[in-house]
Amino acid sequence: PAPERTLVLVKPDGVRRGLSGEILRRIEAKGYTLTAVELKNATPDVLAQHYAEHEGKPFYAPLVEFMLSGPVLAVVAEGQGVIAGFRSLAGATDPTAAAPGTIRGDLGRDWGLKVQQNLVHGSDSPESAEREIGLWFPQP
Ligand code: DAT
Ligand code: MG
Repeated sequence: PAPERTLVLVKPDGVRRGLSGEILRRIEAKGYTLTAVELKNATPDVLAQHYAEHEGKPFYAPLVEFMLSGPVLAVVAEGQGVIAGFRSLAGATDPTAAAPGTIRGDLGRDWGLKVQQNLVHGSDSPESAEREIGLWFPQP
């Protein structure tokens, strides 16, 4: 079978703070393989599809605005168990609550803004991963 893949995004806060290398380092140190890495500017269309499950929630509009505030680093990581494994590396959604040792727990905090600027996105299931990889790395 094809190796498991996940879509990771270093969000605009992570890119702005110069944490892209540190985040990629942690993914590689865990033993996953990076198969695509590209700095991209998100578009409203891609974000509407990427965050379709959150449409209508109170944080949706500020989330999309934040994701458009600067470039994101789009990454495909590969390896057995990488979908759950990266979410474990990332830690809880709220960086204040995220455990030390995780990306969000070690590097993130509450900046007093409505949207949690929590540094990274990671796909949450094989179906989401394939859908999101297709969205961020479209094949001609
Ligand atoms: P995750 O990114 O951990 O998979 P999610 O899919 O539930 O979390 O939400 C997507 C993003 O939306 C999340 O990374 C940050 C933002 N978000 C989620 N819940 C939020 C909330 N209650 N208030 C503000 N932003 C939130
Ligand atoms: Mg999610």
